Amino acid sequence: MNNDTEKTGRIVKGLGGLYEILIEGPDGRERLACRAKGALHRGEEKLAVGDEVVVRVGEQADDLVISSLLPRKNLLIRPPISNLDLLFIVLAAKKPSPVLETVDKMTAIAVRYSITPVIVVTKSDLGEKEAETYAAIYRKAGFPVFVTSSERGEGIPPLLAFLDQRLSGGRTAAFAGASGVGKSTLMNALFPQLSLATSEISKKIERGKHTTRHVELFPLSDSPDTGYLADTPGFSLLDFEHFDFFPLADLLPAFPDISLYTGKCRYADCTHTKEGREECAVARAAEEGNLAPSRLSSYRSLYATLKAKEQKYD
Ligand SMILES: Nc1nc2c(ncn2[C@@H]2O[C@H](COP(=O)(O)OP(=O)(O)OP(=O)(O)O)[C@@H](O)[C@H]2O)c(=O)[nH]1
Ligand SMILES: [Mg+2]
Ligand SMILES: [Zn+2]
Repeated sequence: MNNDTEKTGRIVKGLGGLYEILIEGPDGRERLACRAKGALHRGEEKLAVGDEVVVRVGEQADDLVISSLLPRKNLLIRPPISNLDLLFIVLAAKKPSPVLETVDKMTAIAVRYSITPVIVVTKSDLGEKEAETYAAIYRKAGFPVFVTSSERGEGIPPLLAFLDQRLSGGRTAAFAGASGVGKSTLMNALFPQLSLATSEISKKIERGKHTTRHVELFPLSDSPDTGYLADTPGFSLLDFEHFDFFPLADLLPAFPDISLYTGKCRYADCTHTKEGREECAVARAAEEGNLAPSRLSSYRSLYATLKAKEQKYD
């Protein structure tokens, strides 16, 4: 690059103020290490993996800087990543057993930010019955679902075909979910060239050890319109009380399997929270097996949290 050139690229990794940028050019792909400049450097405007940025030469010739951030499609707080098209929400059949409310919060955040949620149930070799139970809950909710065992190599080809189809044309996806569910192991099974670090979950508390520490985005082929897939660190909490993921008004549309019943309850202002089957079509759907009780319970719990938050700040 000379002093007058500017290039547009994608942040694929960011660590301690240093960013790795991938640039697709006519002569192939470049990987550059850059620092941020101005408000981006001072942190007034935060950069995230996934961002499209403009890079140019800084004061010194060997000094590359990010001079501006292009508009984002979306930005997630957890995992911290931007411009996602799909979010693979990964849960294990066992070890660790999933907290479905956290899974449901993730599906809601994805839907709210116009990201397609996809459910992946891993470790089916450790509990075929459990894997099928979780898969059924999310199939019924209308999300694409994959069941895999990286241990046995099961369920890998259909997921690979799905990724291939859905990520071509430069689209971006991330694997997210609790620590130890097998996100990095599954990414290695899908794309062996990645060789990501993985480690056993703690035997004592049956939880992951936070092996993946940073979000990193990987191009899946050498083609300039390659799809991108991110591995992300596991997390256990999505605290709606302290983080502003979205307001109460956005909750119902974030649960498409519940908003489906809008207008079908006895009272137009039904909140689907306390009403019984006589009044509420959602409660009825749950009783009749058309809606998983865990989905309704997550919805109600989030409703209560967001309602209390709204009352507190009004
Ligand atoms: N039995 C079995 N074990 C698996 C499977 N997938 C992953 N594991 C094991 O689960 C443990 C955790 O896997 P990781 O891939 O490190 O989990 P992770 O989700 O990336 O965890 P973090 O990076 O901490 O978020 C490792 O010991 C893997 O070998 C599977 O399909 N079956
Ligand atoms: Mg990992
Ligand atoms: Zn209702």
